[in-house]
Amino acid sequence: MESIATKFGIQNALKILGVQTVNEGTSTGSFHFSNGEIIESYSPVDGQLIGSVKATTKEDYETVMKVATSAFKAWRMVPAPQRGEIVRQFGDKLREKKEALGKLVSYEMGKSYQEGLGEVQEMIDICDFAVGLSRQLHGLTMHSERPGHRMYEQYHPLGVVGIISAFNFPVAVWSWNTALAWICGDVCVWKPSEKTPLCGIACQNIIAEVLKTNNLPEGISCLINGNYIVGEFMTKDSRIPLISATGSTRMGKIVAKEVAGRLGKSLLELGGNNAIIVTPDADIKMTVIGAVFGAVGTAGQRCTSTRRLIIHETIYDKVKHAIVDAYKQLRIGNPLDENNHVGPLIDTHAVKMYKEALDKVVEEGGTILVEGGVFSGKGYESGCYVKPAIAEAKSEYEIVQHETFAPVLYLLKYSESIENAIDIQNNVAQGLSSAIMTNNLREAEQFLSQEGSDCGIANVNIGTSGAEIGGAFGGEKETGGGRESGSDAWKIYMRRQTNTINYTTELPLAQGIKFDL
Ligand code: UN1
Repeated sequence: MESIATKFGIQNALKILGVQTVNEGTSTGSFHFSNGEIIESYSPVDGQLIGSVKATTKEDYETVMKVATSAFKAWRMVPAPQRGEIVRQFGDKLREKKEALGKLVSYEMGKSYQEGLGEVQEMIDICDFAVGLSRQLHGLTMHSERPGHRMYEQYHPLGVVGIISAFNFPVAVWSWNTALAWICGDVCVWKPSEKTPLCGIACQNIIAEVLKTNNLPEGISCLINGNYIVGEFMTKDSRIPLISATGSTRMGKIVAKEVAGRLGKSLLELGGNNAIIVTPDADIKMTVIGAVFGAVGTAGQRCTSTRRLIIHETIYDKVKHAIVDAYKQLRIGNPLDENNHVGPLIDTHAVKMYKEALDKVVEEGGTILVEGGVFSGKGYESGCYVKPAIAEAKSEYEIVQHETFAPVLYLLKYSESIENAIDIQNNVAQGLSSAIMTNNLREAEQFLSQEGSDCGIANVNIGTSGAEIGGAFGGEKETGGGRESGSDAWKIYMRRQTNTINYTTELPLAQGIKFDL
């Protein structure tokens, strides 16, 4: 029988992307080398080995840092709009390879092909955004308190930016960081997740081609591979002024401590525990679409996935039945097949966590409304396909307070006023994304006000996932406080300098201090 890889053109996609069977996982652009152990990448779609990548050793890493540091010296002298031109060309290459890269994302990570394409679209969007931004990296001009003085601020490139990304957005998160860092004049060293190393190879090949065509130095984009030990090379390295890390709160706390210990900057995008509040004035049809996509999209493996629905008691049963009914329509299977809504989890460890969460919610007194379970048999050989599940629960349950990276949705009930719903929504350690479904203006505005949602993202009549790149992306509390992609997120990739210039023949001191010699 024809394999999934053959049927869905994976070999062809790998060829277009220049991904080999065995790849050197260390690269400074077009130059590839590696001396480390082999990391094998198995697809959660069918359990087949896709290819392997050689990990980066400490010695390899030192070579990378040498090349990156020297590339930075040249790259920072290229005018920002010309750096933008390189990012524009990168965006064009992504447009050319969108289908191939979207397919690899889907096959290596397990999200639906549509979502794989969506992820590449996010890369294209951030490139467009960064190109425009390359002419807008401006600071302010202030009035000096001293006569004949001019004061202003400017932004300068920072240096080598270290990027640690997660498996769930194996290509887009890298591009949110790199597209901005590059136009800011920085160079990047990227460690993708060891669960999706081939996506990393593919991205590096695309940018390497652009850099080569433009005769730019090696090292503007570097790739390293491996587990947390390789990540530590970067977090401990004072030659890297900024570490941008995406992943679990557990990982983020370690990175934050390490980087802060050497007074570096970190940009953290960590766990979420995202809720949608459903008020008596909600449009039920919209609520169902937003909640179901939020909970089962990417098999519940987005930082922004909907984990909790906080529903008013007067409409609780109605919403519950509508959501449970909608779950009956879900088709779970090969994510490359566009008839399916939900693909596999990333690996069998994630399946274990999913099962434990369902056991735990029952143990704590919850009621299962849509039964979970692991699929087996034909088409499910990888052992990573699970049934999206729903449980009725209470906010104070320990499991509800935690992020489980799987399609498990908790229904919570609130009574009386919107304040109660907001309390439940905010009463978790994480603060990434939140939403309210309502046609009541007062409730919506209250939810968005300073006494409303405490999250980095707060939406009205939209689910919790699927943010656009134009806004700053990230969250508060245990989500880590970082902001990536749009708005003024670029500022973290630069260093700010305040300049005061005296064009007189006197030297007056600020604050009127007298110091006569
Ligand atoms: C993530 O899950 O790490 O808002 C990123 C969203 C996507 C990005 C998610 N644009 O759902």
